[in-house]
Amino acid sequence: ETEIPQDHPRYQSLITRHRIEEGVDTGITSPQGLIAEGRGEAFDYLLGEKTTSSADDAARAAAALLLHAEHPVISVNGNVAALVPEAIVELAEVVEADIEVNLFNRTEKRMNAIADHLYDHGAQTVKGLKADDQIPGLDHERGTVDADGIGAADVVLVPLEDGDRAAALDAVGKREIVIDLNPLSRSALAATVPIIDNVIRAVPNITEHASALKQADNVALTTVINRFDADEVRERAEQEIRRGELRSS
Ligand code: PTJ
Repeated sequence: ETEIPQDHPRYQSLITRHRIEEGVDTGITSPQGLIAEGRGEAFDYLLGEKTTSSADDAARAAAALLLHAEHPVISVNGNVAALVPEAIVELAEVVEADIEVNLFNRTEKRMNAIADHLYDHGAQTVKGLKADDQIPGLDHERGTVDADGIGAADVVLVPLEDGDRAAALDAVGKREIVIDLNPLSRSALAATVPIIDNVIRAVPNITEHASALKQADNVALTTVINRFDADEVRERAEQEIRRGELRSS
């Protein structure tokens, strides 16, 4: 395990790095995941490594969308599996979503390693290994999904995603929730609900909102969803970064 002192000013960020490194060592995370993590960290620094009010609003809308969905699916890649396996399993339970492994750099070995890792963290079923359906507009590996998973989903949570897949899911009428620290990323721009936050904070935050909304009826959920304005949230996230208030606090 790690020997990072808990009072270190950048404790959380160092823990995160350690998890990603370990993910690469155990064959869960791709080496490119290290680069993605570095990009994410730069934006997280600008956000003050905190969940902003706009990200919290987006997390609540995401919870409503997942609870309202007929068939919600949480897509998991090598970074997400390394960073938040328990939190993904917990969210899937609360909103009754499928978990599906879906990789940018797909290899059978990594697909299996990630599925095993999720089972080790309590997942009941992990989809993605049947690979019997294809999302149009993507090259073969990245478009490969399970017919009864992402293929049949109406809402997909795609944390930390590349822009192409977010746009391709959008094109086939699936609503997507994207978690990405970069408010200008193509995936954040393509999302129905963009959450500009670290997956480490965002996933448990969606679960908390979902637990609070669990008793809400469909009318109440639809109100939360319809009131949500993705453009406004992206704009607020950018302002929060520019003002730098969070950084100095
Ligand atoms: O495991 P695979 O093969 O599916 O590959 C996964 C990665 C992430 C390597 C792949 O999808 C990729 O290369 O993604 P990109 O194009 O680097 O995009 C990653 C995005 O996620 C960037 O916009 C980062 O700012 C953002 N990001 C990185 N770490 C985090 C994050 N967003 C939220 N939380 C993070 N911890």
